[in-house]
Amino acid sequence: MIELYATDYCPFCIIVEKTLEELKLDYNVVSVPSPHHLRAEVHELSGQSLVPVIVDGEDVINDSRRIIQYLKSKYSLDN
Ligand SMILES: N[C@@H](CCC(=O)N[C@@H](CS)C(=O)NCC(=O)O)C(=O)O
Repeated sequence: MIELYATDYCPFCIIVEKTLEELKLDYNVVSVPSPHHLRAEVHELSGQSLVPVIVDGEDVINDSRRIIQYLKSKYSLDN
């Protein structure tokens, strides 16, 4: 299952979540603290502390545009 690291009220996270829904993918949201200095787990996973970040098996991707590109190219039937 895909893990989505996100915070509340994060517009970039909402866009990624919308894409996961559109593609009908199973995912789990991991809520992380808003202050980015408290996001050790995110930093450990992705080498930076901004969200959204997704973990899909071995793949760890940050940045909403890169995430959406990844999801669409891997899971969209349109490709
Ligand atoms: N270019 C990034 C921007 C991500 C971003 O700015 N995320 C915000 C939350 S919406 C964040 O993590 N901010 C933490 C901070 O700046 O301390 C993307 O599109 O994913």
